[in-house]
Amino acid sequence: MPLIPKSHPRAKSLLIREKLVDGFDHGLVAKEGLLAQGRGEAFDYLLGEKTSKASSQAIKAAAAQLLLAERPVISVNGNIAALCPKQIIKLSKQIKAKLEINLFYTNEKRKQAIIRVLKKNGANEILGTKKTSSKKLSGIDSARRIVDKDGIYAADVVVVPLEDGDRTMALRKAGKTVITFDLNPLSRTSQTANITIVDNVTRAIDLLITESKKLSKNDEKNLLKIIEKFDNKKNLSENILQIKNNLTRRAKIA
Ligand code: PTJ
Repeated sequence: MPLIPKSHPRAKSLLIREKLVDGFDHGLVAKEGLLAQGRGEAFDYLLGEKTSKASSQAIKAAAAQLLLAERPVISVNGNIAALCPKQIIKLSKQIKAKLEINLFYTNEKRKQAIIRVLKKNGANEILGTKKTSSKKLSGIDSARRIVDKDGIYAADVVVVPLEDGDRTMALRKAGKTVITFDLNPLSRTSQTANITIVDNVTRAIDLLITESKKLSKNDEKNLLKIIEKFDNKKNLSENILQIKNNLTRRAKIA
């Protein structure tokens, strides 16, 4: 019998959790990554575990921004490698972005495990793996400051999914446009990114791939219009209101 029966009322959420645990057992995920998942799950619960209207707009803006980018890079950490390796590679091919491994809890063995998983899922070039091409990002003290000179260091648009504290600000100060996936609309990363997709990356990544494909037929002028219309602060407050409304509804039922 499967450990998580399909009939379980929380099967979807439990299966995502299993991917993380499996990723941990295979050396991809940091211990702390399991805690990060727990925090994400709590916010997902409060958001209603579905892609909000506001998040769909953020996904559209992110797709437009990535299609306009000249040197886009997707930053890969342990959680992403465990949750959606196939999709992250599909997205990188769709928008012609480079992939760079960048870990907060840096560890060579884990990096090698992530490389293996990315390669197994079809990745060609993986940056962030050679000491000889590393550069330091200023304004940040964690291991995340070490970036690839041909990747994040040179990028104009960087996707940083499930990110901790301070790198987004450092990237913005370095003149880069930052897109993140973060279920917590209150986090520092959410608040400092140019475009925050407040959704579970496991749901939103497929939507971003589809949207990028759809928008790839648009010209530059139309893509720019989509970005100009997007307001990250407003979008974040719509997601916060979504949480508030969900809680109010539940409080009334109780
Ligand atoms: O692999 P490493 O060493 O680079 O470490 C990666 C983690 C995620 C452990 C590291 O970046 C970290 O500690 O992150 P934080 O500070 O816990 O922040 C992660 C953010 O992602 C939190 O705001 C969570 O709510 C959010 N989050 C967690 N799971 C998901 C998520 N957002 C979208 N989808 C998820 N599945």
